[in-house]
Amino acid sequence: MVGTFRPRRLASAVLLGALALGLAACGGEYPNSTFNHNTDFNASTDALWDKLLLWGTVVFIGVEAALVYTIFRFRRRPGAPKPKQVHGNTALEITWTAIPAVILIFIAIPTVRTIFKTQAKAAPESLQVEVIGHQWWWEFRYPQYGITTANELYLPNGRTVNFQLKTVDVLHSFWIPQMGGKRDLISNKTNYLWFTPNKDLPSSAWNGFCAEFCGPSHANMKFRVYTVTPQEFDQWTAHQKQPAIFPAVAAAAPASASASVPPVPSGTGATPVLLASMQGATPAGPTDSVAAAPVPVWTFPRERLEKDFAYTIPTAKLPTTISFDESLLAAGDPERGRQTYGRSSCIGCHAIAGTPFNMANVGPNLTHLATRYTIAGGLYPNTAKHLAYWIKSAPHLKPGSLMPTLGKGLTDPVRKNVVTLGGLTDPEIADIVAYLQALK
Ligand code: HEC
Ligand SMILES: [Cu+2]
Repeated sequence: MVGTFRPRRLASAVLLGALALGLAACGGEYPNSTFNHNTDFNASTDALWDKLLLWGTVVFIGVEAALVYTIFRFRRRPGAPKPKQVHGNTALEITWTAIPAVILIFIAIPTVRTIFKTQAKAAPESLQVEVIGHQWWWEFRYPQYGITTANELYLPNGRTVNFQLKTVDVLHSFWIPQMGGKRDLISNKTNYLWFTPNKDLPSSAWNGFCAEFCGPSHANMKFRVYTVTPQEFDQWTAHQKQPAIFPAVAAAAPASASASVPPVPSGTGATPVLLASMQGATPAGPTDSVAAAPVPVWTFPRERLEKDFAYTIPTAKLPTTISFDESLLAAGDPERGRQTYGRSSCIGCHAIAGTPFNMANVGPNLTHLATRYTIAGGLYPNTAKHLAYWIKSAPHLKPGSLMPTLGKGLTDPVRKNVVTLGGLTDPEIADIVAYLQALK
C-alpha cells in the first residue's frame, strides 16, 4: 500500500509526541538525576547549566525568530520581481561574528571558573577514599581508618571527601550522579575527585555506576553510596576497622552472640590478637582485646534503605542453568564452613582480616561481608541463597566473572573447563555461606 503524504497529520503527530515527552519530564522521580544541590560539586555544575541553558535559549529564540520572519516576509509571491542580488555585507558579517564571540565569553568565564573550582586540590583535612576499579566491582579503601571494603561507600555529611581514583586493569569511570563526577579511572595514573555532601542531606542511599565501557559486565559494575551523619560514620568506621569477629572473638562476645556461634575447637584456638600479629596487621586494640566487648556493628539501617526511592535492593534473577538445593542452607555450619573456606581456592583471591586467610586481593575483601547489602558490584542482594549460587558458579550469575565456577562437576562458562579437583559440593557451599554470613 502506498501511503499518501499528509503534512497536517504528520505535524499534529509530531506536536503531540513532543507534548507527551515534555509532560513526561515534569513527573516522576529521577534517582539518577544530576540536577540537585546535594553536594557543592553538583551545585556548581547545576548553576553553570542554568547559565548555559539561559544563553542557549536566548540564541535559539533569536535565530529561529529571524529565520521564521525571513521565510514569511520574503517568501515567493506570484508576480513579485526578482529580489535584489547582493554580494557580502561587511557590517552584517562583523555583527554576526561579534555577537557570538561576546556570548562565548559569557559562557567561557563561568565554565572555566567551575572547571578550576572542581579540579582544585581537596582540603588537606578531608576524608581520603581510594577508589580502585576492578573488572567488575569497586574496591574502597579508607587509609585514615585502615578500612577496605567493596561496592558500598559510606560518606559522612558535611565533610569533604577526596577520592583517589585508580584501576588495576582497564579504564573505568566513577560516577555518582546525585553527588557529582564523573571521572575516569586510568591505568598507571591516579585521578582525583572531591565533593562535600551537604550538612543537612538526608541520611540516604544513592546509586553509583561505572560510566566507561569496561567489558562484558560493565553494566553490572555498580555501587551504593550511603550518606550518614558524622556520628553514624564514626560508629561505622569503629566497627569496620576491627578484624572479622568470627570465630575467635565470638568466644568473648556477650552470651547472646556466642550462643549462636559454635565454640572454637581447641587447636585452632588462636586469639584474634595472635592471628592479627601473625598477619602483621594491627590488632584491634590492646593485647587484652579478647576480653574487651566487641565494637557493636553499625550498618546503614534497612528501614531507611527500603523507603528510599534512589536505592532498591537489586532484583536480578538467578540463572536457571544451575541449581542449588536451598534446603541445605539451614543446615550450613559456620565452623565447618570456616575450615572448608580455609582449604579452598578462596584464600588465593580474598582477604579476611584477623584470620590466617588475609593475604589475597584479587577479589573483594570479605572481612565484614555480612554488613553489606549487595554482592557482585550491586548486582545481587546479599542473601544466603544468592551467596550459594554465586560460590557455585559466579560466571553463570555475572557474564565474564573473574571469580571462577567452583561447584563440583559444573562447566565454567568462561574458562570452559569442568570443575573437578577442588570443586565444592552443595553441602560444603552451604557451610561456607554460613561462615560468610557470620562475618559481621
Ligand atoms: C580466582 C580468584 C577467586 C577465587 C578462587 C574466588 N573468588 Fe570470590 N571473587 C573473586 C572476584 C574477582 C570477585 C568479584 C566478582 C565481581 O563482582 O565481578 C569475587 C566475589 C566474591 C564474593 C562477592 C563479594 C562482594 O562483596 O561482592 C564472594 C562472597 C566471594 N567471591 C566468595 C568466594 C568464596 C567463598 C570462594 C571460595 C569458595 C571464592 N570467592 C573464590 C575472585 C575469586
Ligand atoms: Cu568499569
